[in-house]
Amino acid sequence: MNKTVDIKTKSIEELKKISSSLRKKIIQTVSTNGGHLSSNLGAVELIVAMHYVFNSKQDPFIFDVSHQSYTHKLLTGRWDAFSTLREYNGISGYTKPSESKYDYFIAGHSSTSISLALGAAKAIALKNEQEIRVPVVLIGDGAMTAGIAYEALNELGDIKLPVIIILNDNKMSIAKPIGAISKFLSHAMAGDLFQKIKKKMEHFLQYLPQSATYMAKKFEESLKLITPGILFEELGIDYIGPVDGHSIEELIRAYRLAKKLKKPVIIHAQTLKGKGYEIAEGYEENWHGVGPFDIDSGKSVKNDKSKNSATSTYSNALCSLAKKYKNVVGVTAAMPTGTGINRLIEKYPSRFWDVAIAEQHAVTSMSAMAKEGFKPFITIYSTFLQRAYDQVIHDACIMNLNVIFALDRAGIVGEDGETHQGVFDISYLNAIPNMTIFAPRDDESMYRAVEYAYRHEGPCSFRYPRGSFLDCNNAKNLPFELGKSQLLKDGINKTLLIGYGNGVGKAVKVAKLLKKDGLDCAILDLRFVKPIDVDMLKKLSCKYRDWFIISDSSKVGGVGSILTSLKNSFGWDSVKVTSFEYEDKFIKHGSSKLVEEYLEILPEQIKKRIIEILNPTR
Ligand SMILES: Cc1ncc(C[n+]2csc(CCOP(=O)(O)OP(=O)(O)O)c2C)c(N)n1
Repeated sequence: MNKTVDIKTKSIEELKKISSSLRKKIIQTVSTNGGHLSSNLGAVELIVAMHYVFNSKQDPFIFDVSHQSYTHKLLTGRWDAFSTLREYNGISGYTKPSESKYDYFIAGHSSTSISLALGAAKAIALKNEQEIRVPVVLIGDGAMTAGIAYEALNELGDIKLPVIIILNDNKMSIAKPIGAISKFLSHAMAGDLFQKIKKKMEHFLQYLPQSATYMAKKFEESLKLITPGILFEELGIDYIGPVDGHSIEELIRAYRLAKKLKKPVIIHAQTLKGKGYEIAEGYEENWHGVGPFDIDSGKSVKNDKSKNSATSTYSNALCSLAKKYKNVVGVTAAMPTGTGINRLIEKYPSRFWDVAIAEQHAVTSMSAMAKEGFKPFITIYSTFLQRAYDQVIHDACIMNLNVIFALDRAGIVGEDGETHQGVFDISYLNAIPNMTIFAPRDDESMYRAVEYAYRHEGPCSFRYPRGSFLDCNNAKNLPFELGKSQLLKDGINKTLLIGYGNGVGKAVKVAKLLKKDGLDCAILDLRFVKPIDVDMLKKLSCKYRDWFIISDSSKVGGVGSILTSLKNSFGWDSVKVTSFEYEDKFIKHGSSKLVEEYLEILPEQIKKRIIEILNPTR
């Protein structure tokens, strides 16, 4: 079944069989490779029916986040290759046009789908292709919490181009859905009954004389008030539903009707997250993104859990701080467990919030809390803060407020790939006046970083990796002091390794390897990139000639470039800076180790390069 499956010729019974073999394949693959399990199991029929009614060869199929697109991948020629899901050089966990012509757009960050569809619809109209093409969106109720979705709906309802939006309402984001929209959707008000009443009344009203049209209108309006469609209908988008998102027949009917309307239509489909794998059914969070697991027991077969993750250390540190100081508050944007903020929400429900997939709102609302004298910790993945860049500048930094950005998943994140790598934060934050930027190197320094962030005046940010910190050999930790680095070790040779954040542990490793080769180098934990420790670096420039930068960040605007411009502006001409940060390319998915190997930044590879640079003739 590797070829694109032509399901258009199949009967309903056959479609049901195909759906169950898709589920089996998804469970099997995710149980060995890890991935997004429950979202995919919940979306099988939605996608099978999409392929049945629409034409994936020409209709743009736009999957929001696209973490739920496994069924689409399996139906479009990737059945055999699916065993390489999320592996290095294997099938991506998200849609990716370079992987298949059936993938219309890249996705990974949420809530872009309706906007993309509207752009595609405009292009289709300009190209006069409306008779043969229509954009079809699959978006979850969680993704409907982000502003960009409403920006797109706002224009769509006005411009009224044909776009079909399938709203996958499983009453879950990764965690519990947050906010008024999700409550609104779940108020389906016994949807079936309403659909029946609506149909009967409409039928009855059509036989009334012309004079009764006023009454008919009133009836329709009042009915809208009690159906979940009101929000969309009032925005100018036709609403169909709610429909059973696991009933192929119902879905086909709804999709066909939507296609016929040639207008913007939203189909509200209700599904069960995890459908078909009983252990996962209906569970929020646990089964959203998983590592390898045993299918029978549902137990994780993950390797070493003995080491603390940087996230859990951060969460512990923030718990201690919140206990001590009542003005410590904070948010997560729909990632309570991923960021460890779930524990704070449980302990201090009036001071910590999940604001849903709303990074911009997270930053702006916390800026106002800072203005009121609170110390907000915005705990967010490095990659997702990108979405709130303007808010960081406009609301936190111009106002010079005490807003703290704790950036989780900084560096390579592994299997999620391009859209999720946390590589740009140093570059994009360093450009902002008033922002202070620093990083802990290990668990102990995380406590000190959190405590420092509380004391700091003005906006500040610190970053830490996915998983656990690399070992720093228990190097003594000092309290953080604004703009101060820490020299961990002097060296006999003229070589200095400058580590930043998790790069310090790597520098320690590289230093050990170099020592075996007879090279004794110094190690500096830079701690701050903004402001940078000019005094220390000046001193070191007299003693050490070859500086090697080790940091999990982009070379462009990263630590190496900051140090190079410092060296140039101070005229430290004898110093040569080499950076082992990431090249100016998007970094693909795969296990972090394989990805780092490809980037030639594993400790062994860095050691080799350093030796080559120092002894070019060797
Ligand atoms: C901008 C952004 N913030 C956070 C995330 C992390 N994230 C991925 S999927 C998801 C939940 C999406 O929920 P929903 O749209 O309902 O899809 P479901 O998995 O429930 O089918 C979140 C928060 C993201 N991908 N993008």
